Amino acid sequence: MNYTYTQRANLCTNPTAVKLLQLMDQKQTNLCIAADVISKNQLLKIADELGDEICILKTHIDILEDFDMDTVIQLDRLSEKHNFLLFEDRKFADIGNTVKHQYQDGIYHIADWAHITNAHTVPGPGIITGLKEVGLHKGRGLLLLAEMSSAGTLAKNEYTAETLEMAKNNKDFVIGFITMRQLIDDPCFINLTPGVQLAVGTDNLGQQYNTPEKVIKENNSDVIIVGRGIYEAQDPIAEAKKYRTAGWQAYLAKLS
Ligand code: 5BU
Repeated sequence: MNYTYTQRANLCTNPTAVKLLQLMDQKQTNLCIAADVISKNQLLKIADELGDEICILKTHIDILEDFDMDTVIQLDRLSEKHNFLLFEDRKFADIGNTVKHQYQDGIYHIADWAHITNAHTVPGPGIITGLKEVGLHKGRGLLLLAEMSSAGTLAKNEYTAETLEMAKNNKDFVIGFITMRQLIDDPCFINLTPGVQLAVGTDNLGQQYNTPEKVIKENNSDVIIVGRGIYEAQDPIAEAKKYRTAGWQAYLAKLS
């Protein structure tokens, strides 16, 4: 059975998962923008101009050439102004003790502003325990990389299956997956899928694209992550509206 995002919110406990599922239905959007730009002004412009179209703004905060703490103060204000969540796509991949520091310390203090972050499971479950020590009491949510969108990815078969088990054992903090499709029929795990454009295709570095319809309706994912398809368009706002409509129509079609 396909629940609405709101019905799923009522079944979940992690506050970030609840907030995300609720705001998707409220705003009628399952679009996450991957704002992979390298200047603070470009990033804040995207957040303000596209904020009303999206449920999540995904950052790679370490690609900014002029990062300062004001960047994340402004991002936080924009996330409140436009009602979207901040997802730092940090892809943690070290032992628990190291990722704790990477999550809360250093220059970026990710845990202080990113509602959502993500991790590889290659180190084993200690990575989740470490991140949880920092993020759980702040109400943050973690996504595990169960699959990747790139050609030749090793995240498949047993690796993916073990990742699902780690998620099930940490349901207070793990709110879902980066994945190409729904992998477990559990309404509290939210599936986010990168590698989305309006036409199927590839880039020249291994990225593979599927359409919003395929991702949301056929593969039963929940959120489309779109980067270059939007921010490299001539009119990014108009393009974001197209992706938003395509993603939302696919969700409504799946429900009916
Ligand atoms: P694109 O411009 O739409 O191709 O950007 C995709 C974004 O999603 C980019 O920020 C990647 O780092 C991110 N991504 C991905 O493409 N594939 C993956 O498997 C994961 C993240 Br995990």
